[in-house]
Amino acid sequence: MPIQEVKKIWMNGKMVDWHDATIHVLTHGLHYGSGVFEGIRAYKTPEGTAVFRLTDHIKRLRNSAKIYFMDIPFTDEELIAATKELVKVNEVDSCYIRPLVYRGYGEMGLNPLNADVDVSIACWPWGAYLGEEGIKHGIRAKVSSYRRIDANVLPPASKATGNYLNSILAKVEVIHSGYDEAVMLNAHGYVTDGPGENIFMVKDGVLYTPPTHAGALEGLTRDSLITIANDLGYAVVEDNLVRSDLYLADEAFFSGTAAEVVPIREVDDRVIGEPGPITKALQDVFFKAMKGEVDEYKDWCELV
Ligand code: PPE
Repeated sequence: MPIQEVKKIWMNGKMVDWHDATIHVLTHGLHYGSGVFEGIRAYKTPEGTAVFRLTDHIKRLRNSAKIYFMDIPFTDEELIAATKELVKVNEVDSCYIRPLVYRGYGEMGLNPLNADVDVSIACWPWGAYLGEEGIKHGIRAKVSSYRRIDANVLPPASKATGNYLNSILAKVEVIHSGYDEAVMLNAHGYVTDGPGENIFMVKDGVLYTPPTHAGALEGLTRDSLITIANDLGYAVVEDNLVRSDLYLADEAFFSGTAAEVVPIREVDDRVIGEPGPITKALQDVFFKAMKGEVDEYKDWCELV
C-alpha cells in the first residue's frame, strides 16, 4: 500500500517538510534494526479529532526502548504534545501515526550505547490493513512455518523494528501460498499472534487469547477488546492455544491498531465461517468507541 503523503513529519523536536524527513545511510538503526516504534490511530470524533489511547501507546514506546537501553530524549508529555500537534498541522481528521525511536548516525558496531537516540513521528491516512472485505467477511489465515521469536531471542515485549523481519517472513510465506494473513506459533507450538496483530478465538461463548508470556504483544486493541467483552458479559481467558483449537473455534479474529478487528474465516483451510455474533458485537462497540461514540470509553479518545 503506497504511503499517502501529508505535509509535515516531526523529527527530534522540529516539524520538517515531508520530503526533508531523511536520515544518513550509516544510521545505526538501518543496519541493525536497533529501533522501537508504535502504531497509533487517530479518528474523527463528535468533539474533534482524537488519538486513540495515545498516552498508553507512548508508555509502551518507552518500555520498548527501556529493554534496549535507549533513553528517549523527550518526556512522555512532550511526545504526546508533539503527536497532537502533528495531527493538527497535517489537517487530517483520521490517520495512522508512527512514532519511531532509533539509534542514529555516528557509531557503528554492535555496542550501540554511544549512538544517539533519535525520535521521529509521522502520520498519514491508512485505510483497512487487511481490506474492507476482510473486516466485513473475514480473511483466510494460515499457520506459518516460521516460529515466533521468543523472549530469549528477541523479546516480543519490545516493539522493536528488528522483530518485524520475523513477521515479514511469516507474512510473505502465507501470501505466496494464497492466504491473507499468517498465524504464528512459538517454539513450543502454541499460538502467539499474527505478524502484526493479536489473535482471539471464541468457543462456547467464551473468548480465548494467548497470554503475553507465550509471545503475544500486550496489544492496546487487545486490552480494549478484553474490557469491552467483559463489559458485555463475556469471559476472556488468557491461555495457551494450539492450532487445532483455532480449527475448531466457533469464531476467531485478529486485533491491532492497523488491522482494527478482522474476523478470521478459515485457518489452514478449516472453515470457521462468516463473522459470528460475538465478533460482530465486539466490532460494533469497538468501532464506535474509537470514534468517541461510547460514553464509557470516552477517555480512550485523546482530543488533539
Ligand atoms: N502484535 C504485534 C506483533 C503487533 O505488531 C501489533 C501491532 C499488535 C500485536 C497489536 O497491538 P496494538 O496495535 O497495540 O493493538 N502492530 C502495529 C504495526 C503493524 C504494521 O504492519 O506495521 C500496528 O497495528 O500498528
